[in-house]
Amino acid sequence: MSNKKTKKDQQLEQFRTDDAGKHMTTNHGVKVSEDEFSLKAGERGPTLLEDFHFREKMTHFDHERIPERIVHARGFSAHGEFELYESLEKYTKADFLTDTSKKTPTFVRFSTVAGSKGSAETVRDARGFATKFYTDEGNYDLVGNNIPVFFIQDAMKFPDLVHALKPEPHNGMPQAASAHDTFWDFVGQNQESAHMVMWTMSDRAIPRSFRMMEGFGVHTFRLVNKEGNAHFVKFHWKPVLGTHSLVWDEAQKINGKDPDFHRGDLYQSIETGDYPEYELGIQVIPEEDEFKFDFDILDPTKLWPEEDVPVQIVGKMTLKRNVDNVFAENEQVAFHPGNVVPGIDFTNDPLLQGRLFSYTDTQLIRLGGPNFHELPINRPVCPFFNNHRDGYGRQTINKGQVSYHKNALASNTPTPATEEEGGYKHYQERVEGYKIRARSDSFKDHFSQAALFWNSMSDHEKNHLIQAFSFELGKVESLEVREQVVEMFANVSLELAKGFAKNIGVTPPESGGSDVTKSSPALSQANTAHKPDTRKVGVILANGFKGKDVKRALKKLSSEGIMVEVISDQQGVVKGEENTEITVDHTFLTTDSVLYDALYAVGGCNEEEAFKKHASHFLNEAFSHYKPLGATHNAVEWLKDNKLYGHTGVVSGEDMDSFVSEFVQAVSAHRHWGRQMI
Ligand code: HDD
Repeated sequence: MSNKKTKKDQQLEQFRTDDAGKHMTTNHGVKVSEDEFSLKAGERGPTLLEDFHFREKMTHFDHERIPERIVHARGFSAHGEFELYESLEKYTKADFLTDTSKKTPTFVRFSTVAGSKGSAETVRDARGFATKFYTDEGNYDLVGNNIPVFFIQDAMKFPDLVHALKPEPHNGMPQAASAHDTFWDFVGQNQESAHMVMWTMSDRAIPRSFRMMEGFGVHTFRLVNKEGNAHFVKFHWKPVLGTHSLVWDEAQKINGKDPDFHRGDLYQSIETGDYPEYELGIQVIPEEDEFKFDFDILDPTKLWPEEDVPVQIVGKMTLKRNVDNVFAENEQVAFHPGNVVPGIDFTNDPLLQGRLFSYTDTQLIRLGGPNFHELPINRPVCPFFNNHRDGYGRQTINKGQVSYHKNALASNTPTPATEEEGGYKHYQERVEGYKIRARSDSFKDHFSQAALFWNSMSDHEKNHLIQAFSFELGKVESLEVREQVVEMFANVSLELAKGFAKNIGVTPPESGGSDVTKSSPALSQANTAHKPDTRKVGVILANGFKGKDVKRALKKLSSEGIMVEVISDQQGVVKGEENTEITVDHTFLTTDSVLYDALYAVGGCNEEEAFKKHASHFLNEAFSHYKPLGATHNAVEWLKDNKLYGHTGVVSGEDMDSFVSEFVQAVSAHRHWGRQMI
């Protein structure tokens, strides 16, 4: 990615303001002489209505909030750029997917689904992964999730799904959680949700980082080329760092220790220049193969197994700039799956069709009128002209007498463009049928792909699924709902249903299971990329540490791309032998083991008991979350005292070079699932 400002960045620059060093004025530009005291009739008298500065300040404050998004309220964004590896002209005429010399500015918003705007971030939930491509032919929005399928098949059910998922209306609980009666009642009564529920109960629903999760367009879209030929397509984002997750106990604790964990991680990595990267992948099915699969390719509860329809990697997006203002950018951005450009078109997926209505509708209430496209973050980088006029907050000053089509007074301009001139032409699909409210028979198999997902999991992932079902249903008060869910998932896997039934007070099912024996290795996170890059290692250090050794080890860890943070019992510096000093980043009070990917304990000489107690707590907790542990010098004894020594993923040693290389390998592995718990 070049360091040149993107077109979008240049456009936004016109709207950025910096108040630093300036005089304060009213919104109308009048300099203000006093900003602490309202204008009063006498020092102890009443405030006067003529105090225009007070009135303006208070009125603006009173109106600062806008409605939060009905779903995906809690989110965080960044600017990026997309580069294309190879032209896709075979499939599409979209200019940003055919011209490899172009770099397309993007804006991405990651989000949780269920929680309110201020909710914690490492909850069990799907994550939104919405990308706006500011192309030269207009904005293209890929409004996806980190899960490739959805709970329902028809948008008609979306309000029901969301009502069931959100806090229960009679008591407003629980916040940002699916572990309650109404959600699981919905699941039991709507068995099309089986496949996505498998994903939300899996590790995918507790990602380690926005930088370490996949993105999926979910629906089947169409790519249309210059000749007018179409292919079915599914879009994927593949994180270069691999797809990694937290463990559930850790995720819950992070919600308390650092409810901003995911946005902090994204923000910090961009600030430090570790730019998150995602490769764009496409799966393509020729039109003539539409009916060659044992599922309906228009059904949004189905994925296309990557082993059957390979993902072609076609480009890369790099996120390189944080937002300057969370409200102006993250809150005011308006995505819409209906924002397409020539060369990309829809299909008859009934979930997608309903989404095409919902998004504009929601922006109208959330952003207060029809001119939200003029907000800086939403403006396309290409000019736009039409006869839409007026409305709240209109910014454009449209000159001229004419605001209608057709006209003679302005020579019939603005003129619709022909296809050759770049006019969007809808794909001419032949459709025929009776008006009918129904579900196609081809959409009625709800369990085969849920079973495919189960079959594809590694042992530890299967175990996590059983634990997640046990937790979520363990919070459900209605026995009937719990029984219904056990019965439902017995259709997916008897091992799974039996595994959690006993934990939630339901008689384990005797019969059931699926005939599906196929698995898809691409679905398991065990097969993802493992790298040390950007992993956060907490280094526990005390006064009297072996100066040169430790400095060398930390330098080597950094050179492997690892981010180290020094933890001690007090802020300031820790002093080592040979007059070395290292600045403390955090104390045992201000951080926690759950905020690190791994710990490296060094100690010092003669630490106090309290220090050792804190260090032991950190090490034991990290161990219980399967994290890599490293220890040298004094801290090797701590491992022994805590019976952590010698376990898998626990590295110690005296030779610093071999210690560091072994520890880096352990860190790259992410977690050590083979560990015997003590
Ligand atoms: Fe949606 C927001 C993703 C189904 C209606 N959706 C929203 C966002 C994402 C998704 C990532 C947040 C955008 C942002 O960050 O501003 N939604 C999905 C995916 C779906 C899906 C991947 C299934 C494949 N959504 C869906 C349906 C409907 C909606 C079926 C309604 C018919 N979604 C909305 C919405 C939201 C929204 C109510 C809330 C805020 C917004 O649109 O801008 O209109």
